[in-house]
Amino acid sequence: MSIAELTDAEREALLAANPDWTLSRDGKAIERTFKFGDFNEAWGFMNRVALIAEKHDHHPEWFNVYNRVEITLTTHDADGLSQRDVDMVAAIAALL
Ligand code: HBI
Repeated sequence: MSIAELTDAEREALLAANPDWTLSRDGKAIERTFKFGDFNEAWGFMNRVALIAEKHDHHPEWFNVYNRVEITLTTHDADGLSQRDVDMVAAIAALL
């Protein structure tokens, strides 16, 4: 399934509106690190993100160690960033 990639302007707008996220080296993804009080809080956050990902049919690439969660968002079907990533950034922000 091919999905439209964000335009350069849309990508810039996404980054400007969400300064906690940074663009990956290849420009095809955005990344953010979250720090929580302990593993329990981190895992609870990951569980909520997982449910959102299922609802959006859009899944993060992520890493967790203890209280740290690193999330990378990209759209494999677009080989870059798409509106699905924009929507996930907003949905994740609403969890914090
Ligand atoms: N998640 N990040 C990401 N990117 C995708 O392209 C994607 C996904 N989750 C499910 C999904 N695509 C399916 O729609 C396709 O594999 C059919």
